[in-house]
Amino acid sequence: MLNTVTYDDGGRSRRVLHRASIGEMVVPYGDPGPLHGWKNAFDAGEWGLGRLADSLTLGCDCLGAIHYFDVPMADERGGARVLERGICVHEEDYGILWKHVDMQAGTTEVRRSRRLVISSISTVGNYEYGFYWYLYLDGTIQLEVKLTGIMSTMGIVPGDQPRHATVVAPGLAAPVHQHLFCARLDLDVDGETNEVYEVDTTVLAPGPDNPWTNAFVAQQTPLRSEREAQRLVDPGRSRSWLVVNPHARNRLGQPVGYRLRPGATPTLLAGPDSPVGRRATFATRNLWVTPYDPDERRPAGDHPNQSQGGDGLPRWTSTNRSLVDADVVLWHTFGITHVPRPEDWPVTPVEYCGFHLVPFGFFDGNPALDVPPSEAHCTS
Ligand SMILES: [Cu+2]
Repeated sequence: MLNTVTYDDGGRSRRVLHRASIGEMVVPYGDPGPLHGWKNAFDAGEWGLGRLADSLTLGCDCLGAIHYFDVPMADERGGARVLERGICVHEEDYGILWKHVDMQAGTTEVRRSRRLVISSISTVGNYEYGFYWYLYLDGTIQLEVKLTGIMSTMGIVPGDQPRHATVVAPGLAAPVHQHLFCARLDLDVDGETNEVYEVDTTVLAPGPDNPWTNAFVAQQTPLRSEREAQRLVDPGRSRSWLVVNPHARNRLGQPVGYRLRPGATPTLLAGPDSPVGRRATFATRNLWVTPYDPDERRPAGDHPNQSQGGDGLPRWTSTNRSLVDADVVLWHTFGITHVPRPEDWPVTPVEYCGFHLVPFGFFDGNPALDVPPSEAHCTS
């Protein structure tokens, strides 16, 4: 979880988000057989991602100059315990931040990107999930989830080729499945009152305004109610979702904003009437937006496995509340559809998914101009 991210902008503290967390995650399997057809682990609401966080080890989980946080946490019986070194914070180099070679002047300027990494790793049964929040010098915030561990498998008759699974070892197959996360993003872009727009690059029709048929625009569509704000990704249109504060302007008079830039992500493949489809309805959309309510924290409800379905986001949004001039909360479903490979056995190399939050007019220009050169000869 990230709590209260602010930027010190020339001495003025400007908030970006109030709180960001993983509200839920679910792992539905695509094999209808008796071993896997019923499986749909809710790894947050059923198992407890935070409760299952590992104690991290210097030189193994994190490298370099590390600060660890011990984490006090509640157990299931109302007691308390302390997880030692549950969260790791460190800085790391991330390649170039910006560069330009001035061909006329013969000068070069290069600055290195550094990011602050805040990470924890949870072991949920057979799988490991690493959660890495990155804070960059240009104002970008990223969540990267690293998936590894041991796949759930089934024994098969040697020589069989199962339809819903990959043979990963002699007599052993791993079924297709999904890992779908839902991030709860309570953005406060320069204040609590925000608005959300869907931004698509849209091709214009040929005509007098488009004589060479090259024209396209970044089209902004306001999402004014909960029903309007149930959306899917669209990489062909570079779709993103822009959260602006209509009451705060940059030096160009534009409302200050941050955009949610999704990655290449699926939605839930199980049907809407399946047991998991009824309980994990949040995963049928990549975006939901709600007005802030402190009691709305779990997008599949507080008890996803015991519910008959319909709890969480589908119930909260059924009254179609207004999102105009509201303290908005974005719910972003992302993840991977895992078609197992032989290389994923016996332990799966890390696979990645996640999203970015990127400033869009939040600053008056490139906020990373004041980054000093890492070495004297990186600046002319
Ligand atoms: Cu998997």
